[in-house]
Amino acid sequence: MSHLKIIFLVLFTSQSIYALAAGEWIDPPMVDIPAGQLKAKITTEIKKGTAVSDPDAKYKTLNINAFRLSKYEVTTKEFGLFIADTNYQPPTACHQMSEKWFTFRAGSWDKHQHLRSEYEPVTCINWDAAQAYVKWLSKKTGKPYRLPSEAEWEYAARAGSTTLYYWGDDAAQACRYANIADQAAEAAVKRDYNGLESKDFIGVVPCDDNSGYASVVGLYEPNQFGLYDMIGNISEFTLDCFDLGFPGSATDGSPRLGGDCGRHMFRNGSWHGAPQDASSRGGWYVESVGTLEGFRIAEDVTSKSSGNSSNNRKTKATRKFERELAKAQQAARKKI
Ligand SMILES: [Ca+2]
Ligand SMILES: [Ca+2]
Repeated sequence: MSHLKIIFLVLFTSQSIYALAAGEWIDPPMVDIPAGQLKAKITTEIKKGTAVSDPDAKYKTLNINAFRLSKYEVTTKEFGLFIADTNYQPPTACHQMSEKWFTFRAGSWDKHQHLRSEYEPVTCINWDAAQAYVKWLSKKTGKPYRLPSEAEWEYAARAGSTTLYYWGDDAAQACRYANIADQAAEAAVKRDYNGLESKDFIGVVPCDDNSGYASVVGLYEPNQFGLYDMIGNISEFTLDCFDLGFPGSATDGSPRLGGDCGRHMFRNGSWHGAPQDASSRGGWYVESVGTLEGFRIAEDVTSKSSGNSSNNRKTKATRKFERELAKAQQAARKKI
């Protein structure tokens, strides 16, 4: 496809699918995360696959300050307001499934093979685009929004639990709590990609979450902090630069901003894999773009931050978003 055709495709889909209004933004629903200690699992390598209890695992205690984290992964709907309001040029191709596993081909934040609802998490973007979105939203709102650090993410994902998953140790219970590679994923791939078999998913769990690919955010049961999709759906970018080990020399929730910053860390797995424990992590080059990676938003607790968002005046777009997301969740749950 020629460069001009790709540009035309992006412009066309932006205008045809989304009713975008320049100047609007959506304040993400946020959860107050209390200060506390993270018993961080010490890792010296990037690990993927099914979470396995390791009695010899070593831990290090980090002191985490209070912060806020968005209840949901950032949706395509929210990201669309950023694109409408700026001249930001998001990626026009990304890694998408094919009969040859994943191939890098034309696709964008608003048009790729799996996207069926604007209330699904935004993917087919890269780390730079996630950063640009957060900085734009922070400027628009005056609120100290940012990506979370790895340590904050793990602390929020554990939500005080000491089990493999926040619901316990049984992976087979995952379908109540998370969109992961399950029987629905296996069926979808067999239906849509002749020749790909379930073994090509990273561990299919013997339950049915009724989502073959990414789902509308917030469909499954939240963790003890009230955060949704902290396991599965899409993997989530953090601020931290790449490092094989975690938490290294850290003693608190600060991000690692030095070293190999050509890659950044993401946390946890996606609809494409088995449920991962809160220490699961991976590295992704800043220019890499795929349909398994997205992000959620953190916010510093300062005199400028909003505190309990229910006490704050919400923008018209935010109120509309909350109503429409609730409807989208309701419609999607009927199918679960
Ligand atoms: Ca699934
Ligand atoms: Ca997730």
